[in-house]
Amino acid sequence: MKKKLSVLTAMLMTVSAAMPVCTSAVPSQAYFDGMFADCTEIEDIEWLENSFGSAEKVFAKEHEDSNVTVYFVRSMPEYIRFSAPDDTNIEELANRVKTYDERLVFYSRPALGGFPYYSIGVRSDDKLTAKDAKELYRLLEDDVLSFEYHSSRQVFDYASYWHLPAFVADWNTANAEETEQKLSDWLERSGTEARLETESVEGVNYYQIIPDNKLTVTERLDMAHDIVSSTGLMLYGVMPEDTSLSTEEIVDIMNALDGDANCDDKVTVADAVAVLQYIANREKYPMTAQGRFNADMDGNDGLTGDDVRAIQMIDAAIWDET
Ligand SMILES: [Ca+2]
Ligand SMILES: [Ca+2]
Repeated sequence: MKKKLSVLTAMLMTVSAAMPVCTSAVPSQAYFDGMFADCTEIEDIEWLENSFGSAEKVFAKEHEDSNVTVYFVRSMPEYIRFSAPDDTNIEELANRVKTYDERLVFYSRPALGGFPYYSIGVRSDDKLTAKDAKELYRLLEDDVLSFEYHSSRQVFDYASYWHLPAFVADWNTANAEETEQKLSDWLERSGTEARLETESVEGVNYYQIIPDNKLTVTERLDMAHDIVSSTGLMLYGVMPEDTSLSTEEIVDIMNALDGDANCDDKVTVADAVAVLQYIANREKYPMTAQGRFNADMDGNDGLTGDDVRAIQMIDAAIWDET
């Protein structure tokens, strides 16, 4: 079982790395709570150590037809991912993190066919805010090579059975047309109210069957079971939201520039304007996660007029120097 998990972990990491990052909003807590209403929550550290060390909760669901239990890992909504030189005393680093807040989970992934990395997160209803990430960076900055704050909400499956919901990745691109045909035939034949979307990212084809209505985990499993048994295709991957492959936002804390709201590597009056517009109408004038982090300068979480004033002061100081 354990060996199988590590293979799946590696595959999921590949999938995750290749996924396009889109900027749609992170689904609400209520959405995720509802999604797992018919699952059993399990407490097992073996599971929690998985999913990049960013698993927050694990749920299990037995599929009635196949009598197979599928495990779903829900990721922490926010976590820090960082890298450190080979000779770093990681245990000491972990202790420093615990000193900041003992509820924080410190996870280290050894360099197995890749590079080692470390993550910090919190498995509770508390948030690990961008401000916390900034504080933690101050604690660790002399010992790290990179330091990123991630906010996302994702669900992955760790199934002993790959017949999973509504998302297909076909690794053999030679079969792309055939796969697409099989899936659209299934859609038509079954009369399922859903659409098929395909996407090619770095030579890998992704297929999603996106239901018109939100489905429970059981309904998704039933649908997946039907797709697999009638098309012979392998399905895997659980996506929390219908249309987005990923909702992850990443802030590079190490290279952040205070006040640079529009992320053009300089602080000008345009940054103050960007924040003012965002405060007035965030739908019309959105800011990236990095921009919001850079602009949040007054020590209080969130963007307000005080942050705009702080940015204007930097801009004025630059003018004074030149
Ligand atoms: Ca700027
Ligand atoms: Ca602020």
